[in-house]
Amino acid sequence: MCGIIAAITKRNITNILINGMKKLEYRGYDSSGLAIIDNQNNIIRIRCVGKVNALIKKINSMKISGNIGVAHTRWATHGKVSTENTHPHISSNIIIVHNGIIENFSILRVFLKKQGYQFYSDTDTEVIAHLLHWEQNKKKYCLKEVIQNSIKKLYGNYSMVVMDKNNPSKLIAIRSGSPLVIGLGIEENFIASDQIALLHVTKRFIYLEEGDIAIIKNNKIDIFNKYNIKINRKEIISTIKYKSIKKGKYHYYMEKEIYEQPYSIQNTLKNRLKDNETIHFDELDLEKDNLLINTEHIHIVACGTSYNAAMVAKYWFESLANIPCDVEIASEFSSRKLVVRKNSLFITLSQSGETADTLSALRYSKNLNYLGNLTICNMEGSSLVKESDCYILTKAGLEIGVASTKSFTTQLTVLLMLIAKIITLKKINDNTSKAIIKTIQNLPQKIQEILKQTQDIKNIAQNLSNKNNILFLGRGDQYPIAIEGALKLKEISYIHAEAYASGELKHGPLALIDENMPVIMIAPKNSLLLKNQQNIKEISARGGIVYILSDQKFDYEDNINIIKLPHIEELIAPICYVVPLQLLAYYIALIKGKNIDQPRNLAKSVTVS
Ligand code: HGA
Repeated sequence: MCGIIAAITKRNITNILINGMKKLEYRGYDSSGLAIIDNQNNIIRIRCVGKVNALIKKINSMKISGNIGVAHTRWATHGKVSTENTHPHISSNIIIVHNGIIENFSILRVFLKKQGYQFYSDTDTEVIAHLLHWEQNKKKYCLKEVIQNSIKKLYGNYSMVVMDKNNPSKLIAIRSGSPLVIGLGIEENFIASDQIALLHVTKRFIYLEEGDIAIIKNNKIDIFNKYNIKINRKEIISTIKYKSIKKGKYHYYMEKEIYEQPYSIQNTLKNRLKDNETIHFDELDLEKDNLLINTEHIHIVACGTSYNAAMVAKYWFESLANIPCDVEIASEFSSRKLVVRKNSLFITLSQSGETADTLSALRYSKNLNYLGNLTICNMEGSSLVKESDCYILTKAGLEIGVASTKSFTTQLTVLLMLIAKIITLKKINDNTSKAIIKTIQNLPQKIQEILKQTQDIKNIAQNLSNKNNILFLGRGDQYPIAIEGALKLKEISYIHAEAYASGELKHGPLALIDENMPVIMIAPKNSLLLKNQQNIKEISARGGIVYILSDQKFDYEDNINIIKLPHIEELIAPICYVVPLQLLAYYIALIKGKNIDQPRNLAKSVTVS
């Protein structure tokens, strides 16, 4: 999604902005731009469609220098990808970069046109720029008051940074909808959408809260909350290691993150398995234990890959803990009238903790009759963590690849631990929770074994890379894994992939089977194996080509290929079987020469709904 970076310093800020934009690239974007007020008080704006490198080329040919500026990587929501629509947007002396959506932008646009403003872009953001200018000229307010008055007229999300050519001694930042973090320097200060963009200049940060407005000068920062009360927000020292945002020996972050999974899962488990008997989350106190004891139904809401993890958890909650569980896509949840089950715990799952749809769902759930809410999230300090009754961190480490991998497997690890904890607290079945605790510790080693035998997967990637359509099949708790495998492939290779529950084959998708529609079948040794074998025969009898992921032997047939996996305990099999599918998507995209870490049209944390 859009990335914001801005700075006010005593040195030339061009490189600070450029380096920050490079760090923000991972979020996904389609164009980028910056504006600097130079030492002669001119606004220098440079914008470019495509990668930040193209912008840098333009900048390098110009020699610009200034001490205050704003920059932006844009992921278009309103108006096509074009230079005119790229931020920063300017209205006379007002310069702005914005993350979010202004829902009532067309009414405001008509109004501002009537006031004589000329629009150069189709964006909702330009409306804010003109509105600020109009408000400023109406009465000679200070810029903070101008902004406070203007945002009363805006519906939607508008985290933004504003700069005024007539007063180039300060930046003003407003957080409403998506995160903004202030970076503290010596005689210089910064603001960005996330810490990563600023780690090259500082380790000291202040996170703005929803509704905050901050006035940032090079030697002073004033923050006002949504009630316009001056407030001190806590300074934190970043623990993110610079090394973790480097690719090291890997070609892509996604590759690095796939191979990191044994270590991320180790980290997720660390200090949480007490004496091999119980699960302990530091984040949950006794009061939260009571919440879990009283839970009789689980409602999980999430998007994308997190939704697929939730789907696996549904099978687990019902089969292992005997607790009914429903799973719903966040954007659907918030837009319907629903009936809340008795003593239902509302759970959200999100890597970033900023996913706008999931956040809206949490806020919507608070007006309903849930027992309480819990978020499972990778980012401490994120909005979901702050706004939920309680949270559990996945501790996957920083995930930069847009296609989520280690977040998925650590989410599943946490969910399995949570189930074991609930089973113990509710005294459901001691043996089941002990079995979970024992088996879950094998995860890092099992995944390591899978990661050592990638040759088969590379060969199959070669066979599949020229296909236009691929079908994924799975049964039981492996059905959501088939969905996740198909999603990974779509995201980074742009091959059309669909996933079905294997039992659904005869009810429609069998019609698609021919030599051009390969099928990936997840068929580990479990009670469903015979049914899966039957499906494989049905596909093969119709000339379909099947690639089977399994720890079992299958009868040799021309059009059947096996990706042999080590034996894996059924309980943790979904977490392990997704790994070869991540690798398959990765190698196919690599062969096709795609930009794996920044797939077209996609963004890392989806902060607009
Ligand atoms: N609506 C603005 C900003 C989009 C955004 O925040 N994306 O993440 C635009 O379309 O330029």
